[in-house]
Amino acid sequence: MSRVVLVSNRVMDLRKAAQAGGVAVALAHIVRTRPSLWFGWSGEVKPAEEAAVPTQTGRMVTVPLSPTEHERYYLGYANSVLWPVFHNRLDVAQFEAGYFEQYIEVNRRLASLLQPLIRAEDVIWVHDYHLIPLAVELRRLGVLNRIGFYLHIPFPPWQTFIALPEHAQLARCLAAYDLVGLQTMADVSNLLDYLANGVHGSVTPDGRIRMFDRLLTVASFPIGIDVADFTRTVRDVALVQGRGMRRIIGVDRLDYTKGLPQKFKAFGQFLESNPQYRRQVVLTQIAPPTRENVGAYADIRQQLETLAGSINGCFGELDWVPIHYIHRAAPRRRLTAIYRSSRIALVTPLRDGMNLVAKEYVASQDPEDPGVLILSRFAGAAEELAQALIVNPYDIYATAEVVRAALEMQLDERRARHRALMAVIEKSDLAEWCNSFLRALSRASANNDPTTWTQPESIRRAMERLSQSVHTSPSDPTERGPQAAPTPTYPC
Ligand code: ADQ
Repeated sequence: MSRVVLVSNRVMDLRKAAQAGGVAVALAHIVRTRPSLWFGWSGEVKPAEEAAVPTQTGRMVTVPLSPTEHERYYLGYANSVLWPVFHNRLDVAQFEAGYFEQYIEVNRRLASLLQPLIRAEDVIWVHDYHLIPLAVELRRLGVLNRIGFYLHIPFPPWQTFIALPEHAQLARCLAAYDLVGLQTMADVSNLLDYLANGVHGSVTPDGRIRMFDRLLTVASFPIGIDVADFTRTVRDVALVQGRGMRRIIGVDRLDYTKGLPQKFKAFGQFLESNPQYRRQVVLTQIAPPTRENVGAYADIRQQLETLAGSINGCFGELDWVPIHYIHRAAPRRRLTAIYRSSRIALVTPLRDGMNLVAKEYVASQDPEDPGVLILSRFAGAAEELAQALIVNPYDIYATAEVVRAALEMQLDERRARHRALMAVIEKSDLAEWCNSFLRALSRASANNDPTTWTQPESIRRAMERLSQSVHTSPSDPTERGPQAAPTPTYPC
């Protein structure tokens, strides 16, 4: 088995990674189960001289960032430009001079520190939007190994992507990879659409993309969870409230893409329209802070605190607070117990690459008495989890109605939906995600004989969609740009 060299923005101690969730859990799983090396940022910011030296601890090699790099590359281009643009939020993107140059510089520096560690037989797997130029920089240094790239966040509609002043340079960077993996077929379709319209890429008869004299394979690999981590969960007795009180759970980083204000408004609307459920339901929202140095993140915190205060003030009683809003991370073991103790999960991002919380919630349920997943149609997970109750998070009234339907769902239907959802989650788990990407990468090398290559199903379907697509105004509301959530009718 070849060694896998993983490159991601953050590298963490394996125990901490298991607690962190998301990308870190996935990569820690690979490091534990395969011959591997994990390379990336240590999370530290140090003076430039000290930031130049990598540290190796077992299979992990980490590099600090200098203050300028942290400001312009990490907080700047990665999180104030690429993150909002890829989530279709051009309105909050900050196109500042010098950010892109620093982004390229950091990728160049990381490539120069990584290159001496690469062996001829290694397979290199680069993760996420922070590191799109890494393969170009490695190729410049003579690295001929197979290199794959996986994007954990969505790929936006092509009209949004071309608003990036540097979109063509980024496309050139992508062309240096042998395989680009995305979460969903919709993302594949968006990327192919962009490559065709934005940089004149063409699809070859074997399904690969020819652009800038390179052949690139693009396919979807929906990320999954380690199911066994969640199925052993037990209810947290302290959280199972008496007298028929039912809990709705939300667990999201405090990010403007996660649709938290819309979720609170929908819950407020539910209480307004369904007085019979007052004092019987609580919404527990766990929302740990992230990227607090980026301006757009400070606003969302204030907005949520105001909304929670207003809804609690309007409907709350001395012995009942409708929204429990917790602004910090929960230990992972406790999180699974909270999932299992909750009758409903309200997972309503405005845009999300996948959303692992949706899968974690389902896997944590008691199959004999499972809860109900309410899932945004704009989470990548909605492509697979069709048996969830799918909502449009912009539609506050309809979401409120679905909350009522979920509370009233009979046991037989809850069990049937849970069985169907578990079948999907077990089939496309974390191991399958990793194995299928690495299998595809081993087939996708640019030197591979195209006659032996089979076109992935995801690319065939995306191409069909592309040939049918007419570039008129899209029906997906997020593709029309962000809209203000309608004002709900509750009187606060
Ligand atoms: P995220 O945007 O971080 O990940 P998500 O997929 O939901 O979103 O993963 C979050 C992880 O963090 C989950 O494993 C969850 O359990 C954990 N977590 C969240 N809040 C927590 C809390 N309060 N306490 C403890 N743990 C918490 C990015 C993309 C997603 C994509 C993942 C993986 O934005 O779309 O699904 O990468 O590819």
